[in-house]
Amino acid sequence: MSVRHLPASSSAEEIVAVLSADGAAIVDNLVAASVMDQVAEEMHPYIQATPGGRDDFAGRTTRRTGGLIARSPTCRDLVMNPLVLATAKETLGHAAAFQVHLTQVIAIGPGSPAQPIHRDQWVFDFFKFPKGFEVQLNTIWAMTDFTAENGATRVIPKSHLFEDGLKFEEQDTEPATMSKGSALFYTGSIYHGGGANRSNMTRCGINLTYSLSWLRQEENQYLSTPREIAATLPVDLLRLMGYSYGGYALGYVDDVRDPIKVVKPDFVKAPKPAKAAEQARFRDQAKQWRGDGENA
Ligand SMILES: O=C(O)CCC(=O)C(=O)O
Ligand SMILES: [Fe+2]
Repeated sequence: MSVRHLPASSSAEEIVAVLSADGAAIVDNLVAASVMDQVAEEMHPYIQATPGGRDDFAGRTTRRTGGLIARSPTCRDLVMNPLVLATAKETLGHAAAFQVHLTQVIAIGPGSPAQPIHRDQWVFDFFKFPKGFEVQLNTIWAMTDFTAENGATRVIPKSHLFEDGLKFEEQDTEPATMSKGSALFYTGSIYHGGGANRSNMTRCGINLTYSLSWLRQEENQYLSTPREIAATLPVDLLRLMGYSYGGYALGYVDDVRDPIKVVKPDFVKAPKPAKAAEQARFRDQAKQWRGDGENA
């Protein structure tokens, strides 16, 4: 079966329904093609200066250019795309929070061989997460059209339900063909890989991925975006980058300070009616932390 396409007017629930069934879904024309051109323009010098990958997995004729939050103001909006965030919340909502995992333009040069088929969550030291326990929600935005010929991402629909550690070949996969401005959504558990580029053009995708906040980020957000740029970014984006608590106490600074206050010393938390369920969850977590309740 091929990767299912959904219109940009879809709700997060509709996307999640396809993700739950197939592990991947394409949202057509999620942004205008001109937005992709804008990213291309902002990223051009950095892409040109990026060398090919260091091994066959990274792709020796594939350029991976990161730091998109620092380098491309347009990518900041893509990272914060409301439909993506709502989908991530649904997919990763079983944890206290989720975060930006990596930001990367992937430019697969003409003649590049296919990337080995893999699960992105293997980056976590090949830990075998329980089936159905998603730790990543990924997007790859088509910065150029994605065609079967130019190296569209290859996906095995429904393989998020397969056993771990399997090996696949190109013929087992389907191309995620999509037009510029569309986005492929896929879980960390889906088997996939960058396609072979048999065309004479470079295939460019913008890989923006999100992970549970208690996992290490693939791209170090604190060093990829210089502090002086971070200080200019909106709080919501900073929170998503990891300047936040990734659970009851994960990620505090020195004397249990909120990391956002380090980047933005003048930041004052807006008074917000706390949600009862969230408060109860934190109380339970705090109890567990202190060891209360064990003798109760
Ligand atoms: O470039 C692509 O289409 C996918 C790349 C990929 O899956 C990866 O680098 O993990
Ligand atoms: Fe991947």
